Amino acid sequence: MERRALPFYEETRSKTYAEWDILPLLDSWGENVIRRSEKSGKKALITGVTGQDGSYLAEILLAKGYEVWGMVRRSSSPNTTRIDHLIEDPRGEDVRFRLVWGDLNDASSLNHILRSIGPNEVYNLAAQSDVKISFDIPEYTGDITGIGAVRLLEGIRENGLQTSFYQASSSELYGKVVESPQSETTRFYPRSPYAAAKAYAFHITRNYREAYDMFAVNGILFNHESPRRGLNFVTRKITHGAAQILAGKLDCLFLGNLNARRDWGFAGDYAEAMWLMLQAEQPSDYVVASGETHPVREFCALAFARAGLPLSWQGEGVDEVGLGPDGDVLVRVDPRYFRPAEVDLLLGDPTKAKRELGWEPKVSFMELVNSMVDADLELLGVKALEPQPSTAG
Ligand code: NAP
Ligand code: G4F
Repeated sequence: MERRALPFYEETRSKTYAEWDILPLLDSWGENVIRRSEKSGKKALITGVTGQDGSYLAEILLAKGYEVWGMVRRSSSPNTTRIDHLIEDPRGEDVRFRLVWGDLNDASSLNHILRSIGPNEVYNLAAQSDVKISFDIPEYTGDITGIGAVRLLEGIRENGLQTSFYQASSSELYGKVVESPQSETTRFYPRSPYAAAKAYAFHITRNYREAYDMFAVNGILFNHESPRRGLNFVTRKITHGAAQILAGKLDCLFLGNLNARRDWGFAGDYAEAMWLMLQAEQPSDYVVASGETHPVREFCALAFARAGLPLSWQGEGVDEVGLGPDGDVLVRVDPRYFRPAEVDLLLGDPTKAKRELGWEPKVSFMELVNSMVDADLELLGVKALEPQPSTAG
């Protein structure tokens, strides 16, 4: 059968962010490691390769000798800043990292990509991943974040591929938590269109495993962050906001619910867990978490202290403010960032992943906060005033 050529991504390199090179955390993920590695003979397809997790996973798989295919959706300007350092000339020999056009809402593109590449492993990381925005675009979120998973699973099944499948499931599934900590056996209680869509994707992945004997697994990942995190998520909004204040580009950072608690880890550690899940003897679903929970207020206090702007908190509720060292209001609450239904507390129990996969996170909460702040200071070309101990609340 003659195969149609794949819709190759035309190389339109945008300027590489200096940001990606500066983190000591990332030393072991760098390009040198990738180029030295022996070929493993394995092919992986990553949807969502331009996102935070996709970029770390691509680095990990390249370092392990994989041929990595990343699916990219069309946008009006290049959105490859997180993977620019990996992009190779597609005309070269022995190209190990290739991009291809596709979209999770377009089954024909997915089928074509799957059939043409025949990947050993598929990592479905693509999603409309913003919980707050999912309340504004619920139907779209259901289509991409939910139905997108079954489009891929059907593509694998219909093409008769022997492909292991990873679904990026989320701790948002636990929502209004019924117990703490949350483990693989905790009942789901979704609190947003995003979480409801992820619940569909979770169950359809498990269903294809049971119905068709596919190696299809869910990683139930708790919040994971990095200097590559999107600017809309609270951690990066805070670290970038602190740097903007120091750079004189922002007077005051407006946040939503300071009391929400999250179990935050480093995205690179969590991408390693994704790979481990597909190497297991048997397919199963795993919680990946740090096992610690911290309020948004604490993250904010630690980050601002790292930037040399220790905060003292005054007031309550929507009137709460964070005062900087000079008494200026540097942080305020804006109810516009509240959600119609909130997830108040997340705390994961990663025991199963540690026991069965040998997974261990390498980056602590404090190292994560510090590295994100340092990266944003570097990005904006400013220095911390004078690192101070935090007055975290
Ligand atoms: P992210 O930075 O928002 O990346 C999402 C990726 O999905 C981007 O590459 C995006 O492409 C792509 N995408 C969006 N809509 C698409 C579509 N219609 N077709 C194809 N690609 C599309 O998310 P992340 O933090 O890396 O998270 C990766 C996955 O893990 C997501 O599924 C997320 O829901 C899930 N998850 C994340 C966390 C976390 O804490 N980070 C925790 C649990 C689960 P563009 O670059 O073009 O926008
Ligand atoms: O950083 P967030 O927007 O992340 P959220 O909603 O927990 O979702 C992230 O983690 C999930 C895993 O549990 C992923 F599945 C999902 O794709 C995404 O990556 O918000 C964290 C908390 C929330 O409780 C929010 O209400 O921070 C609170 N928050 C307070 N002020 C804020 C803000 N969140 C944002 N985005 N912006 C604020 O100003």
